[in-house]
Amino acid sequence: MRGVHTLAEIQSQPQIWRDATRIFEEQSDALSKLWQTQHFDRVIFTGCGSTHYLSQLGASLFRGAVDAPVWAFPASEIVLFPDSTLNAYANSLLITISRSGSTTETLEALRLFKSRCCGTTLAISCYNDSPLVESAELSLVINSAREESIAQTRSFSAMAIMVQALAGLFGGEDTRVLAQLPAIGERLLNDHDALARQLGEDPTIERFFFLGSQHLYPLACEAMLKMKEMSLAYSEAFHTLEFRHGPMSMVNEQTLVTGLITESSAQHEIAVLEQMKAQGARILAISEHPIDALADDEIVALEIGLPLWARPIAYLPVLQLLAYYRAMANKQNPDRPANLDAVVVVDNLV
Ligand code: F1P
Repeated sequence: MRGVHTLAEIQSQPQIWRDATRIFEEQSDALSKLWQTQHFDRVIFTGCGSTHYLSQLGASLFRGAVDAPVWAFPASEIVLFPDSTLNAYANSLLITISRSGSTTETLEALRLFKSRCCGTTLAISCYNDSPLVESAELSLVINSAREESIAQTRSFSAMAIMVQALAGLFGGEDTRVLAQLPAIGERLLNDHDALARQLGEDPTIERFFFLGSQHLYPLACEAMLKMKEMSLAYSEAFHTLEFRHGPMSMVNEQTLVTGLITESSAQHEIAVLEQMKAQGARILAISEHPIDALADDEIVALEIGLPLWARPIAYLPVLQLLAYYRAMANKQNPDRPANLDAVVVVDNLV
C-alpha cells in the first residue's frame, strides 16, 4: 500500500529518539573527554542531501557553543575542492553524517580528510557495518532508525539528536534533558496530524515555501526536500528575511508560507509572514509559543520548554506529515519517490 512505510516511520520517531538519546549517553563520557583533551582548532561537518542539512544544523549549533571555527560543506565540495575546504589546521575534528554510510562523496570526503589533515574523524550513521563507520575513528550509530522508505524521516531526526547532543555536550550543557524529546515528539505527532493533513490535502495550495533563521534554516531546507522528494510539489526554502529579497515575487493565493520562528528574532520573522499574508499567501507558523499577531492563521505552538540547542528537531514532525499527506493527495508513493535512490553511488568520482 502506498506510503505505509513512510507513515509508520514518521510515527515511530519517539521510540527511535529514545534509542538515540540512550546511545548518546552511553558514549558521552568518552566524547566529553575527547573534546576536553584534544583542543580541536576547527570542526568540519559534512554530508549529502538531508545529511548536508544536518551538517548545517550541526555547524549552526556548534557556532553558538564552542570556540573553534566550525564549517559545514556538502561532501561533494570537499571532494571537488579539497585545497580550499581541507586547508591546513593543526588538529581538526571531522564529523561525517550519512544514513547509509555508503554515499560515495561522503566516503571520499572522509578519505581526503585522513590523507590531508591532522585530527579525528567521527561518523554519525544508521548502519554500523557501513564503510563510513568502519573508516571513521569514532561513531554514533542508531541502527534502529533505518528505514524501508527512501526519503529520510526518522533517520534524519535520530541523527539530528546526535548532532544536537554533541553541541550540548561540547558546549558544557547537561545533555540528559534530551530524554524529554520522545514525549514531546509523541504529543506533537498526535496534536498536529489533523492540521498537517488538512493543509497537505488542500488542492488550493500549489506552492510551499519554508522559512527559517539560524538553527532553523537547515530544518526549513529539510522540510523543503521532504516535500520535493515525497510529493513532487513545488517547494523552496529560504532564510526568513532573505525571502523579501526576490523570492517573495513567487507568492500568490495558491501559496503556503511556513515560518519556523526563532524566539529571539520572532518580531522580525513574523513581520515577513504578515507581509506575505498581505500578498495573498496562506500562513503556517511553527513557534515555541502562540503568536497573537497571527491569531487568524495556522499556528503550531510547540511548547518544548527545552534549551535552544535541544529544540530544533521538534519543528520537524508536523512538516514531515505535511509532505506525506501532500504526497498521498498527489497520488505519489512517498515510500518510493520518483527518480530517487536511497544511496547515491557515483562511479569515477576520483
Ligand atoms: C544522502 C542522500 C539522501 C537523499 C537520497 C539520496 O544519503 O542524499 O539525503 O534523501 O536518499 O541520498 P546518506 O549519505 O545520508 O545515506
